[in-house]
Parts: sequence; structure tokens; C-alpha cells
Amino acid sequence: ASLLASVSLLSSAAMAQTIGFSQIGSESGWRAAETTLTKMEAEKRGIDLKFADAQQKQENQIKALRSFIAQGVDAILIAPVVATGWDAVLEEAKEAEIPVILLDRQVDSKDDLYLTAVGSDLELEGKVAGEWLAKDVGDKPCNVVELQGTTGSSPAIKRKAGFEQGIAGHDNIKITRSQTGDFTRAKGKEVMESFLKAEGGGKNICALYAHNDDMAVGAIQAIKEAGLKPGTDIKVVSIDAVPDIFQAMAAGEANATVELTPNMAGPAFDALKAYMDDKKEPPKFIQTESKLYTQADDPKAVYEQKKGLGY
Ligand code: GYE
Repeated sequence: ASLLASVSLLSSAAMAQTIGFSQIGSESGWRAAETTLTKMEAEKRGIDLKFADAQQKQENQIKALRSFIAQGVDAILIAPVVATGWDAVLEEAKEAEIPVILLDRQVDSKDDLYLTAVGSDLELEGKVAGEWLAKDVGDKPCNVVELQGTTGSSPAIKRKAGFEQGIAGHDNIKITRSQTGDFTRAKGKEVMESFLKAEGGGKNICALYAHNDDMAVGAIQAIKEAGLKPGTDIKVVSIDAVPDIFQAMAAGEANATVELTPNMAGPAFDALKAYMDDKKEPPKFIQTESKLYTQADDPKAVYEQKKGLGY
């Protein structure tokens, strides 16, 4: 019996796995933090992590997954850049009996094609942002411009829908312009410049809703260059709660953000271990918490506390 026990112990120790991680890229400070934390979590667990950066291109993610399958990795993590187009490669992973875990974004594929998805309630994040703005503006007429995330990604689709739920019933609040800034600072600045030009230099814009803080930080630059005060002339609400948005808040240039934890890998690795060691099937969605931060939450202190956490 002891021989058997030691063999099974050895085999579970042998489970210290090789895991492939197909990361979207490093389009935002949040994404960079997720990568840092995933590598740290893998290190902690003795996992050999094979990392592939897709530079935000789906075809590079599909190539990476095929290479992980060919290598015979024990499991795959992927943050899917868009929600569609994954069925074929996920079928191939399933054929190879390699469990796949989704991080921070979801896919339209049937859920038997992945072990679980770790992520936030993306729609709730948008709703919290919309509700904050509705409370902040009261009955005042407010034209909102929106910087959407990457076209076709689950956060862009759900955060847009959620925000509209948050402002529903407040007919004084209208989204007058909405365009993708692809989750990056540079594009966020560029699109905000075009919004300002199109809206009388910005005097008709009451608020900006950005699907992530990086686009908001880029837009804040554009608002200042247009001679307006972000945070007062144009309210700024976004999502992620990266350190730089707290610096902007402390300077009165941003008003609110909804926190998205960058540590999706911890819950993912835990679910995977339970599955591989004890055949414990995880739920299809493991939800992380979202939290609203405003200028009332001591942004300077939050910046100090967050800036070391892998961003
Ligand atoms: O908000 C943004 C990143 O997929 C929810 O992707 C994530 C988003 C996050 O580009 O900063």
C-alpha cells in the first residue's frame, strides 16, 4: 500500500505541469499586470509556463494554440482577443485532451470546448460606470462620448451594453459619439481628438466613458490639449483601476473607475489543479469582483498601494 501511495504521490508531483499561455499582447497597463502576475503564479506553483504574445492578432493566438497542442502541453490558458472564431482550434485542443482555461474575456463557442472561464462581470462594470455618471449629473443634460474596447471583444460588447443599462431611464444623458480606441492610450487620445473637433471643441461634451483606463488617460491628454479641464469640464469614468488613473484622479483629472483584478491566473491554476489531481469539474465561469473607486477614495493612497503590483 505504501508503495502505491508513493507512486501516486510521485505522479501528482509529476503534475507540476507545462502550461501554454496565449496572451493577447500588452495593449494596456492592466494587460501587462495580468502577464506579470500569471508568470509569478506559475513560478509559485512550479509550473513551466510557455508564454506567447499575439500582438492583439487572433491568427497569432490560433497559431500559438496549435503549437502548444503539438508540444503536448498539459493545459492551455488563453485571453481571447475577440469572442468569435475559436471553435476549430478549441476542438483540436479537446481532441488532444488538453484542458483550456479562458482569462478575462469570453468566447461564443459552446462551453464544452473549454474547462472554465475566469473573469469579471463585464456588463456589471459598464452598469456601475453608467450609474455613477447618472448619480453625478442628476437631471442636468449630459452628452456622453464613448471610447469602446477592441471591436468584437467580449468586454467591448458587454461594457457598452452595461453602461446603457446604467443610464437607462435618465433621458437627460445621451451617448452622442461612440468609437473603438482598441484599449490603447494612443488610439484613445486620437479618437478623443476627433470627438472634440466634431463637438465644437468639446463644449458640447459633458462626459467621457472609456472601456478601460488606458484609453481614458490618452483622452485626458487630448482634453487638456484642447484647453479644457478633464474631471470638471468633461467628467471621466472608465474601468480597470490601474495606478495611472489614480494619479489622474488625485490631480482632479479623472472621476471614477471600476476595478478589474489582474490576478486571473491564481483562480485558473487552482481550478486546473483540482481538475487534474481530483477530476473536480470547475464551474464554467469563475467570477472575479468589481469595485467602484472615485475621488473620495483617497486616490493618492490607492496609487501608492497599487503601483508595485505588477503594472
Ligand atoms: O479592461 C483592458 C485590456 O480583457 C477585460 O483588456 C480585459 C480588458 C481590460 O486591454 O485593459
